[in-house]
Amino acid sequence: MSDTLELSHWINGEKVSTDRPSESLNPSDTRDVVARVPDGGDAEVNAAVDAARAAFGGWADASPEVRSDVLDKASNILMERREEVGRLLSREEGKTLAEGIGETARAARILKFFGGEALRLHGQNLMSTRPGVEVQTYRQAVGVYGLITPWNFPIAIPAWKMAPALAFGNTVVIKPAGQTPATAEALVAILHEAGLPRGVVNMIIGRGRVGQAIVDHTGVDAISFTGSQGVGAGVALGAVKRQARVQLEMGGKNPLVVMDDADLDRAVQIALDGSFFATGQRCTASSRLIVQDGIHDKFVAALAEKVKALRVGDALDPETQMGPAVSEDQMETSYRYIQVARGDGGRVVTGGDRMQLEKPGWYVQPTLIADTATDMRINQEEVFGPVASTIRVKSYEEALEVANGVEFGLSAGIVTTSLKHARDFQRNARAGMVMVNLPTAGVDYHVPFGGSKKSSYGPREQGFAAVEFFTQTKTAYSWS
Ligand code: UN1
Repeated sequence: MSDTLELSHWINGEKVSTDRPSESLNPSDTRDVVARVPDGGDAEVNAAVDAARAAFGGWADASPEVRSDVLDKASNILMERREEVGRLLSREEGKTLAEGIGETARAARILKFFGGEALRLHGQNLMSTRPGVEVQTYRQAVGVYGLITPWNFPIAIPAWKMAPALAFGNTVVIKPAGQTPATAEALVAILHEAGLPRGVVNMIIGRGRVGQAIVDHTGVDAISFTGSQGVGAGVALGAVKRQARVQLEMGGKNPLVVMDDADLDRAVQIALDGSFFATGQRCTASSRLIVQDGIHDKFVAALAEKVKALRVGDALDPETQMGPAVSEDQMETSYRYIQVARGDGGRVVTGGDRMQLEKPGWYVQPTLIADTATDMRINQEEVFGPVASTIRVKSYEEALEVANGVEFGLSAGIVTTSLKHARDFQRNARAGMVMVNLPTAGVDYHVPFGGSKKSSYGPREQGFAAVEFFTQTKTAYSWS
């Protein structure tokens, strides 16, 4: 067991000492207190917004080289410390050490990418329709960004929201998820170590009311949120009411279609990764496996064998292949949905029972449920755990219809050797991201990320697309 950290809010470049009424526990071993955690409220949010507003002018007007250098330096520090920060991440969130270190390295690369983007901010020069008049477009910083981030990617998502905000000259008030504040604080501390001026990033730790206070604050110009659909809808309403910009990334119920002509081993590996890695706690997870008749029984049997063999255990044990759920709540949600699926006629092929390991933790048996129908709750609602269901279909056309038959549309995948079906799926799957012979989860950081239907709202995140949400365009006309 390791030390317990004492976390603080960060306001105007300083750690603010405060009461720490709650604890963040290690989900792999709940006897281990990862951190003692403050619980912010209106006063802290107000102070953070004031600091961010005061810092805005100087940061937005600084040379892009200044912003680029801070991001680049933070990237280098984080990459150097990826083992240490990745270990903290895995200890706090429960994903395996390899996943925790991998995510930390990904966050470092995101900072590096946006360090470059800071220097590439550009506009257009056009001829006016009126002779002698010139038209130019500029992209300018917007102001203070309120960022509300989830626990399942406790460093990558704060990085991919903060980095573009900072690269393009905005300032930030961030509220990290209540379950994973220590990892977020590590990133905020590194940004300051890299030379970030005071007040440019402020972080308030706490519960939902901190998020609400950020959403409602008239000093916050834009909100970027990743989390559940229910909370997201409220965030959007609050933001629109006072005309703040808003961007939401929410759930998924992502389909993975497996066609008769697929390579069986490959299909099984893709499903295993998509459904169970990171304990299935990814909004891009493959939770619906839509399998064609001819390969169905072989696929279910082969996948069940792999799922059963997954070594579930302490996230920090290098032998572990799947860590615990992040919290008791998430663990209970998985078990509840397994019950619901059973009640609706689903057949649990492997998993499904409570798990008792030596250490007290929030472990869930990786679970595969076959013989489910598309309208069952298990195929319509997001579980956010290591639970996947299979749906048998006769044809490609039926597979596509089932794939599109949910209110979410984040990511969709197909495993096939048919170019015709792969291309048709790319065009007609109603999702923001489409994967051919790849898991639905696990995305690059330099390209757009986002979904359709109820999965996302507002401009895309990440990569070169981030400039849309994190800047505003000014159109300048001149005549001389
Ligand atoms: C990925 O699949 O690599 O919360 C990223 C989530 C997504 C990120 C997924 N916003 O799971």
